[in-house]
Order: sequence, then C-alpha cells, then structure tokens
Amino acid sequence: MKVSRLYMVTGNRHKVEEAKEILERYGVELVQAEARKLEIQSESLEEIALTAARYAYLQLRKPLIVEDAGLFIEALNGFPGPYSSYVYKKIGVEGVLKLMEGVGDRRACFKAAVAYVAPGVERVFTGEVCGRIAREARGSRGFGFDPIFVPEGESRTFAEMSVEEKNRYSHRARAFKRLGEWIVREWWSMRSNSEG
Ligand code: ITT
Repeated sequence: MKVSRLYMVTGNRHKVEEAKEILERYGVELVQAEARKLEIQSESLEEIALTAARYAYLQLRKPLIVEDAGLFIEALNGFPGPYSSYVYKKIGVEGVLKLMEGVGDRRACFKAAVAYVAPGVERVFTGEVCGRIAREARGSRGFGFDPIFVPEGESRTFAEMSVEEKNRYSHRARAFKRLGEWIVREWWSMRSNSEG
C-alpha cells in the first residue's frame, strides 16, 4: 500500500502516538508539526478544529490535521466539553472528581473532531466514546482525564490501558479510522482515474 505523509499540528505527543497507531493501518505516516495555534471559542469541536487547521495550513502549506477533543459530563450539562483543555490545566482530574462528589449519574462521553486541510480539500471527521466517570483516579498511562474515564463495557480507566487497548474504544481512534478509510478511498479513486 502506498504510504502518504500527513502532518498533525498539536502540542500533545500522546494524541500523536494514539493517532499514529491507527493511521499506519491505512498506510499513512503521521508526523507531529509545530505551528501557531488559533483557538476560537465555540460550542462546536468541529468548528474549533477546522478554524485551527485552516490557520495552520496558511503557515505550513502541506496536508495537515488539527484535532480538538473534550470530555462531556452528563450531570454537568456537557461541561467541560470544548473547555476541557482549560479546565484540565486549572483544576485537573482531582477538581473534576470534586465537582462530581455525591453525584450518582456518572455518565460521560469523550468526543473528538479531526479537521483535514489540503490543497482544495477540507474535511472533518468525528468520533465519540461514552462511559462513566470513576469514583477515584486510577492508572498512570495516557494523559488528561484518562485516569477518571471508564469506557462502556470495561472496568478499567483509559489510564490503565495500553495505547492499543485505548484505541479499541476511544473517540480519537474512531475519528482517525474514519479519516483513514476516507484517505484510502480517495487514493484508490485518484489511482483508478489516472489509470482509466
Ligand atoms: P492540542 O490542542 O495542542 O492538540 P490539547 O491537549 O490542548 O492539545 P485539546 O485542545 O483538544 O488538546 O484539549 C482537549 C483536552 O481534553 C485535553 O487537554 C484533555 O484534558 C482532554 N482530553 C481530550 N482527549 C482526551 C483523551 O483521549 N484522554 C484524556 N483526556 C482527553
């Protein structure tokens, strides 16, 4: 299978590690790239990711992606959602556990939007995983809210799983599988057009 290179603009190496493991199944080599990041305020992860990807493309001028993700907690009406990065920096995992003290409904979902920008092409792929907020932090792998998120059908948190195990469930893995499938389809259609 042809290997194509794609740049991921992010300051988070864990995101790259997880996404790389998915995209290599589709023959895509993912490379972390640096660019000034434009983070608009919006309720929509898709809009935040696409705006940031367009801005990064103006700087780098090569096919790239930007991902925006967040944790949406049912009992908190979807908070922190698009503000997850800020909330994580300010109050961390322990702060969220405090907000959830005495709350019986622990349901929550992680969501991700991956925006792809290349010459003449813009696409956004989304992924979601639902589960629950643990009663206490467990595990030391991963990043962000991984120690307090247990996906449906599991008893372990994401922070107790390897990258491969987390990728069986995660919002990021689901969004990147959609991107990978789309890239493969595009590549085949370009190939058959040029052969036909
Ligand atoms: P970049 O913007 O540079 O890509 P970031 O970590 O700031 O990196 P986001 O703006 O998408 O990424 O913020 C999402 C936040 O949501 C992130 O900081 C985590 O706290 C949380 N988050 C998203 N995906 C997660 C995951 O798979 N596991 C744990 N926490 C996650």
